[in-house]
Amino acid sequence: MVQEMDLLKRFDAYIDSDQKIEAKDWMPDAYRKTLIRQISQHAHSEIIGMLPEGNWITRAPSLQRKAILLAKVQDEAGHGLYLYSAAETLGVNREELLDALHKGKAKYSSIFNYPTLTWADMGAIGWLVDGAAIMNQVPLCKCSYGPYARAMVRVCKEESFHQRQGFQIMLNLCNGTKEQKEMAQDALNRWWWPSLMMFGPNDESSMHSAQSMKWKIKRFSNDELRQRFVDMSVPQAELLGLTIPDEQLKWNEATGHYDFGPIDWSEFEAVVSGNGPCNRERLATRVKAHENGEWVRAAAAAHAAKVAKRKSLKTDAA
Ligand code: BYC
Repeated sequence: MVQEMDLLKRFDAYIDSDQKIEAKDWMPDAYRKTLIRQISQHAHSEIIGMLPEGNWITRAPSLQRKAILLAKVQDEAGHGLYLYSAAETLGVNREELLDALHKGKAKYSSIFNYPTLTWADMGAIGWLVDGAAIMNQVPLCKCSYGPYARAMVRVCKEESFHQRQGFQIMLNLCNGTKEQKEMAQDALNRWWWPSLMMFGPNDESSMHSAQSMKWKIKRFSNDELRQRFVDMSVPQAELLGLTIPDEQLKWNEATGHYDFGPIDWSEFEAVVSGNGPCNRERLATRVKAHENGEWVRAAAAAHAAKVAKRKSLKTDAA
């Protein structure tokens, strides 16, 4: 019988040589747990992420904008489904994951606990929130766990369409009337800092980063990705003619990066622990949507059972 030490050696060799770990491969318990934690939080973020934008589908300013927003929100549902499926390959049950979300025991991204007050928020979310998601998620396409890495390839392609539609909304508003440009600036003011918080705590406080990077689940630290996001966003804001709400934001010739002001980590902690502006509302809406969807799940299960029965009758007859 292959001993645990040999299995661990083989696992480490796979990680070192950049080969993918697949669902049926042996893996250390802690690696499995870390993946379940990250992938399920990610899946929850996708489906909770539908809510702030879903609020604007009926209020989109034109039929074309409505169709685009509808497609985007549906994409987020699809991302949730790929990710729950990826989590299931690790031996967890989707109902259990959803139950933890609905009972307020599971985390999802802090960003979705902020309100969407104007149409410009649809632009700022696409530009900044999807932009931050891409920065964070493109490296996950190279994650050591095969099913997660493959799900992320498709997610990232769709996120880049989302980011461009958001930037285009911002561009149109910035080229519009004075009021429209003010609305775009106001949205940037409200979404900038929460977007920086999406990358998670500073490297010194990030309890999981070092191990996740050793396992090649994460390829870059929270601060590295946050810095890349700032560096990417500053010229985009300049192109829009908008001002990033940070007086300390300044190009640093020596480092070749933008320096930026301190993040309010007390706000981050409040939002992550359930006390952000919309935590309760988001959870209540999600639970209600789940309850309203009960008949769809029951119908799908009845249909699947019927198909399975028909197949087994055919096999018996053959
Ligand atoms: N919000 O040690 P750390 C999206 C938690 S984009 C809430 O650094 P890790 C979308 C963290 O989970 C958003 N919680 O952890 C975009 C951990 O808690 P636990 C989702 C956060 O895992 C557009 C603790 O703080 N994206 O879906 O190494 C439209 C310590 O943190 C946050 C992903 O999930 C936060 N902002 O790094 C629609 C991407 N930050 O588990 C949808 C995949 C940290 O110990 N996830 N925490 O209780 C990741 O890349 C990583 O999990 C993180 C955190 C960078 C988020």
